Amino acid sequence: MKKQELRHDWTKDELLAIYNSPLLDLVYQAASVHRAWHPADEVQISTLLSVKTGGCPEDCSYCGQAARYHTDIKVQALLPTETVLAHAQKAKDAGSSRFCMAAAWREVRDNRDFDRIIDMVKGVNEMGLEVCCTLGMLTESQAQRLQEAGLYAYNHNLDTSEEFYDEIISTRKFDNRLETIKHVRKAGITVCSGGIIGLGESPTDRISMLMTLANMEKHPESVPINALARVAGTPLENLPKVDVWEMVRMIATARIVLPSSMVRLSAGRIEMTEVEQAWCFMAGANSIFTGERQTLLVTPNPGVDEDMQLLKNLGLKPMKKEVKNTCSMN
Ligand code: SAM
Ligand code: DTB
Ligand code: SF4
Repeated sequence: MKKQELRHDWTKDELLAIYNSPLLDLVYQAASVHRAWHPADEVQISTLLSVKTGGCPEDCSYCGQAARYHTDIKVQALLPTETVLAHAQKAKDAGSSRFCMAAAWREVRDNRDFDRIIDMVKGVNEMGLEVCCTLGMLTESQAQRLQEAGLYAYNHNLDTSEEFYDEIISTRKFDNRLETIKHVRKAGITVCSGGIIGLGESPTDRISMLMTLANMEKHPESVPINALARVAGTPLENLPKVDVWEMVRMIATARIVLPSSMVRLSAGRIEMTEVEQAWCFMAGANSIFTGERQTLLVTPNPGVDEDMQLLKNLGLKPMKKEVKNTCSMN
């Protein structure tokens, strides 16, 4: 299969037809696109660290870190810079090419904590790792400051479709998300944006979210696909576990419509077998989150050793650091 031109004019009907196509056809098509655009035996290993945990003022109904829900999560103020840098060094030694720092903030404020984040970004960048942050909403000037400190990517998910958004979050609007993504792009930072399935949304909502991403002027360089991690105490704690075939369909559809992007199999791996994860890789996922703490942010995730064994079993290898994509087609 040859690389097709990137498209930015997908319709809902086209996407739904892809999403609903017979599973083996869908996976075959996605695997073909994956092979045309990416080395199919490489998986990007991103290490995720929660640098500020819990106590968040937002009401995202999936999130264990929202202060208003009574969850078991231990609140942790912003970690000291040295602690974060020590984690980054370990991640590098373990074969990770990207280090992502997450904070349970609604938005970045121009205060001492942000100055400390800037120091962390500089420090991780100097280690030769791709640095990523996810800190909530950003202004244009904050994005600029992060870029100057050496930030490579910013994660800001759409989370769900525009139509379903208000059912899940009331403390901000879908447009606020798009605004921050615009600021990130403008600052010249690469965009990492995806969402969650299993929130009670319909297939049309999933498609609508993918359509927003696929029809952006420039596709996000990374697209995390999360299965809801059900956290006790949150309004969504009793929703059913995401069916693995729905995850495979979502990943495959993302791979087909966002061929140049890294598609990240994010939350949900802890509840998947090796075989199920292999299906996701076959469907075009080429990135995962891992970490020595065996957690994502506050929920369990396989640990680095287990993940290295998984890659070995499947004949996959950790991807080396990406060369910044400056392709004008993208
Ligand atoms: N507070 C910032 C924000 O919301 O943008 C950054 C951190 S936040 C935890 C990053 C992303 O993690 C969210 O946008 C959401 O997509 C994902 N996430 C959070 N809780 C989740 C859960 N329980 N299951 C799956 N994904 C989740
Ligand atoms: C993303 O899309 N997934 C990661 C990361 N971006 C920051 C977070 C997933 C969180 C899963 C639930 C938790 O542990 O809080
Ligand atoms: Fe806060 Fe982010 Fe969790 Fe929403 S997803 S409650 S903004 S930490």
